[in-house]
Amino acid sequence: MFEKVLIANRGEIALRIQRSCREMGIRTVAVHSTADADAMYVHLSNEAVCIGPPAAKDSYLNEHAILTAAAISNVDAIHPGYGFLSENAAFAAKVEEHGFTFIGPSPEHIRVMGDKIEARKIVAEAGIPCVPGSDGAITDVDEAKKIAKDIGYPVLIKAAAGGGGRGMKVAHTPDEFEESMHIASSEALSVFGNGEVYLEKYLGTPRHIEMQILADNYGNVVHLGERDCSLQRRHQKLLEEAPSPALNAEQREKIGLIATEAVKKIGYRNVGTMEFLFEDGTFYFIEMNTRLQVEHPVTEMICGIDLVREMIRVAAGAPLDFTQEDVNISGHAIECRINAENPETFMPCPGTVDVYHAPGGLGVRVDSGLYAGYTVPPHYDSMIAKLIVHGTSRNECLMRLKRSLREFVIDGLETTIPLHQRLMTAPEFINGDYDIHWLENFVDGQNNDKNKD
Ligand code: MV4
Repeated sequence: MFEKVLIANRGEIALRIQRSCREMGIRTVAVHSTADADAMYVHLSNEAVCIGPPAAKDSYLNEHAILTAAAISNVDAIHPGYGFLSENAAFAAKVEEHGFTFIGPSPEHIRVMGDKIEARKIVAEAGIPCVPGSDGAITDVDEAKKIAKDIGYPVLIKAAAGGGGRGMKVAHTPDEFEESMHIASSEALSVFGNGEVYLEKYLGTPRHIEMQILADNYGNVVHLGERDCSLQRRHQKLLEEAPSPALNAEQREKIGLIATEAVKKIGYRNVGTMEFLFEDGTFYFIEMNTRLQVEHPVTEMICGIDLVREMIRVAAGAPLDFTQEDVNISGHAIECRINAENPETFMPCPGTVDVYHAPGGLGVRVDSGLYAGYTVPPHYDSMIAKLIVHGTSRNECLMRLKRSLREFVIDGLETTIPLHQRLMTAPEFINGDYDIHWLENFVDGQNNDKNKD
């Protein structure tokens, strides 16, 4: 097993990874920018190295600074967390070239899944159902229009390098097609430096359901059930739950089998998430994430498995010590992402926390580096805490979440806690009856109601 691990991230996820390391007897090296010198994950780490000024490109994205920190602190492995360098195949390769273990999938799997066209192709060959679409990139407008006609309108033009909804455009009719293709391709080129686009049938009212996968280096693959991540606003997830209220036992078993078999065929290792759109009882693969995700705790809460521990173990070459039959999904879990933002305008509002009180009690987990006196820096993502609640049933989970939100005190800055509290009263949410567009309308409706007064 590793003796020392460098955690190439910040905030709550750096702390989350550190917690598993400590329970495994592994020493940790935190890296931080000058803006994060007082962060809780830096205070609690065995060692800490300052890697640069506040701007992420000069610190958390600075490959040279991170590799140098790894070398001088003599670590065995690097955990990338999420965001930053976590899905950068070239960085993963460099980590290995320098003699460290990258705690994640192989650089080649990261590269393939980062190209949405290649990802579609490889998973389709492994038996995963994909959204009907073009076989590869579309280049010629007239040829692409023929494919669009065969698929049937509306169609969605997507960037091969896509992510976060950028470089994506719907064409409702053949008349719109050429302009939509042009818009998607130019946005993709300017945002990702790659204008390659492909076609998919546009699904109007799907849910977003993702499968958590865990694989070792010896072909053992398990899935840890699904997460429902349909509650998003502008491609930012607000709340995730597991299991999905939309699936029945038969659908759940089927997608689990399909996903694990495909992951075996691809030869993927470590953790990964297969993202699906789910509409009218059918699953359609859209993307695969080759990292630990923000919402991994909801899976941990229903499975009782420490995902970070498992990813460290398999990266160190240990075989999985449990099988699919040993995985017992029990109860229901929900995660609320709490951001330092105005709950109506979503404008980030960093500042200093003056009173802090986290909720507690049975089934309540808070993943956060906040403390009274801490100043949230303005340079990074505005997520400051994750409240994760588990209950034996969805209803128990909802009641526990409501009371936990009420207990949570973060004074000194605006947070999205009031938005989560309003969400708890919406009948559609209470009934689990929502698709990927529902939250956007809910938020707009709330703001419009306000403007009427
Ligand atoms: C789609 C889709 C409808 N049809 N693909 C958005 C970001 C990217 N990860 C995939 N996305 C979508 N792909 C087809 N063929 C609708 C979306 C989408 C979406 C997906 C998941 C969660 C929220 C969303 C919000 C808007 C659009």
